[in-house]
Amino acid sequence: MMSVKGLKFEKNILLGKQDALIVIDMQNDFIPGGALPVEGGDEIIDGINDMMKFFKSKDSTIVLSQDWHPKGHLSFASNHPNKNPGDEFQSEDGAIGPILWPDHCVQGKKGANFHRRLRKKEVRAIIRKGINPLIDSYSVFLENDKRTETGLSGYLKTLNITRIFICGLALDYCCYFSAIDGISLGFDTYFLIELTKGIDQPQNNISNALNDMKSKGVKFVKTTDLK
Ligand code: VGL
Ligand code: ZN
Repeated sequence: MMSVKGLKFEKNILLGKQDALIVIDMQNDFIPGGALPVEGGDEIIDGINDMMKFFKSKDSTIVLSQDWHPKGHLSFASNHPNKNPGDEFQSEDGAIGPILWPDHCVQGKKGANFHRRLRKKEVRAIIRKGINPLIDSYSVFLENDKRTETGLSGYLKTLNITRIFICGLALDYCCYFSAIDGISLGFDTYFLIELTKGIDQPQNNISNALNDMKSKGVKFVKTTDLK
């Protein structure tokens, strides 16, 4: 995963009021033991908690996203005859795909809850996404139809936030699409690579995501270079 060639890290980033930490989908279903477990997902909880405390101490804003699907969501393989989780499926408008998922993060179920060890104290807003039964939403900004807004962009702009820092799960889905949209919406977008873990399905999905982010202007930073 870290073998992407020429991945540079920004140095000495001074945090302040203009910054937001966006913590993506740290929910039971994405953590080992859940329905769509991301390997090592539990290993980043402590680091994310420390980051929330640190960003708060710098007067920065902290936002969480929560994957929040109605039961029977079209992204679930169980909703398609003869399909299994991981099978390829791409709807024409891009609203579902490129693969199908196990049932996960169903509204009101335990799997959709934030992990019990995740800090909530410093959190200013929670964005729920994927609520339309026919449209998936990997990004915390725009649903997969690339039209439906979650409202986060307007929220951040109202608070005069110009720079965002992405971490959480999963690197090559919700974190990646959030970062790409962050750039296209005009935010100076940083990726906290130590504080994400990926699914890597289909093959090479993680390195493709990292390369695409790099080419689109997403910056990479280590937590120790945040000041
Ligand atoms: C996610 C697949 C399906 C994610 C959400 O949070 O990365 N991945 N739903
Ligand atoms: Zn989902």
